[in-house]
Amino acid sequence: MSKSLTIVGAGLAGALLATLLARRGWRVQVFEKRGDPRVKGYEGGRSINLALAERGRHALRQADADEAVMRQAVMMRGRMVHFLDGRLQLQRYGRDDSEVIWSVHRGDLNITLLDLAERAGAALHFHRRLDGVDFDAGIARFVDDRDGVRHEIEAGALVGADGAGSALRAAMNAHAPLGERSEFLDHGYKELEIPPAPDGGFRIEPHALHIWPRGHYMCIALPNDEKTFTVTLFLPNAPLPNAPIPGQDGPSFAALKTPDDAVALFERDFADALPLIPRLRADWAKNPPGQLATLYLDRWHLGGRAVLLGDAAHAMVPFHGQGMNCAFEDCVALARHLDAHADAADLAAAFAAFEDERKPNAAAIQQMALENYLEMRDRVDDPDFLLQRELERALQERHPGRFVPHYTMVTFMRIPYATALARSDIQREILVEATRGLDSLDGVDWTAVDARVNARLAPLQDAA
Ligand code: FAD
Ligand code: E0Q
Repeated sequence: MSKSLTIVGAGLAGALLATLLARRGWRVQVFEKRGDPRVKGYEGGRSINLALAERGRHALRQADADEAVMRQAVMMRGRMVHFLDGRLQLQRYGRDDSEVIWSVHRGDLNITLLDLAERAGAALHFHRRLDGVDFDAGIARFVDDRDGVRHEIEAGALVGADGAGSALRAAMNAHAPLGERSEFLDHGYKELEIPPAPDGGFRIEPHALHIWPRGHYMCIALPNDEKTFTVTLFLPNAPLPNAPIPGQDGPSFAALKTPDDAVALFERDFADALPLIPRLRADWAKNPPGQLATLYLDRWHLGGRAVLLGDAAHAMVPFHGQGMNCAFEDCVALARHLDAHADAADLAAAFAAFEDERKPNAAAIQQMALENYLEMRDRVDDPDFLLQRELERALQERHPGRFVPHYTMVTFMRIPYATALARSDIQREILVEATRGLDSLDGVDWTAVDARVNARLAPLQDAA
């Protein structure tokens, strides 16, 4: 097997995968529809910062990228919950500052990874949008969107790292159906900005993920190292059916027709945030709401000719902050399987082994991400929820390595997502049952709870 691959998309996964493979002696070429962000300034849309957690950091370490990325990262210790009455509460993510997540700038991260890929020997080609593939002839067709000029290349095997709207996926699906299904969330999102304070510092606590939970909708804000915050409002696209009071069906993007309507919503529901967002009207008018969906496929690869990873294979809703982390984990897994099958010259076997390993785990984090939306917008200010979290912490102390909180398994460990999901389901049952009817941990039947934990949860081993 000539160790050679063509990657479509030089976003987060494409750039990391190119680095990992080039360093292992693969000949890698990468084609990206946009211009080089290092030349013109970053033009990529979508959320401009992201939460980076242990899975993503581990993958970055495999490419020696962690240090450069961490130089620009802002630590987030927990959720800072903003209640409707203006009260604030920091809900720590972990036990101490060794269990935190990091806010990173999407554009800066992409640039860091592109530099590394190029230095490792990958050939990067910008302004090349994949427009079609002849899999039998091994030809990929690209278009330069600046002048419409078409380019055909001999692609060999293709890797689709071209995101949720993947063109490679469409080409594969046209050749042999992948069993594709998208489930759109009936909520969208809009991004707004909190600029620095007049003295040049952060306007609110920098070391937290701020969240304004409001039942059917919510705002969040993540810090940027240039002392700004990116605010994201998540809101139903259209008025909710079955409104509790007819005519009072709550806010929605469709119902907020003008920037003034948006300001009125913030005055009522996000009053402490409003004065922090001076350009709310302009930002509102400028950015259309983004859509959110979960993408399911039955197959991720076409023999040894093409394979998908990251959002192209399994786009998910963003509410666990794991899409990029999972995409980075995919890159490490694919590189490992390619290495393992290199001697047998068998790309099809490598792609199949990759899919077997990652598909159940992608499905698990997709499900947990959907579940986390309800939790974020509706539960983080609920007394039952807070009591369950308190018990979760107590059981973590009583059963170290056995009862590990859900958030910890997903965010601070690298056990398979499917394992985290299965254990979380058991743990939730234990938490709900043990706190039923209680308003403090005083009434907990510890003997019974400890027995259930020991009976239902085996000790947990994390990857080295
Ligand atoms: P992308 O980053 O989308 O990269 C795809 C690349 O392919 C792009 O550069 C694109 O220009 C290029 N491309 C597209 N089509 C073509 C084509 N036809 N030809 C050539 N190139 C093409 N994840 C987290 O881990 N933490 C978070 O906090 C987080 N927050 C999020 C918040 C929001 C609002 C959203 C929407 C997502 C969030 N995510 C988060 C998810 C994360 O953004 C994605 O999972 C991640 O970007 C996936 O990486 P990727 O490389 O697969 O795709
Ligand atoms: C994280 C970090 C977009 C987004 C990103 C995130 C998180 C959330 C809510 C959202 C989940 C959490 N979370 O706080 O439980 O941990 O990345 Cl909305």
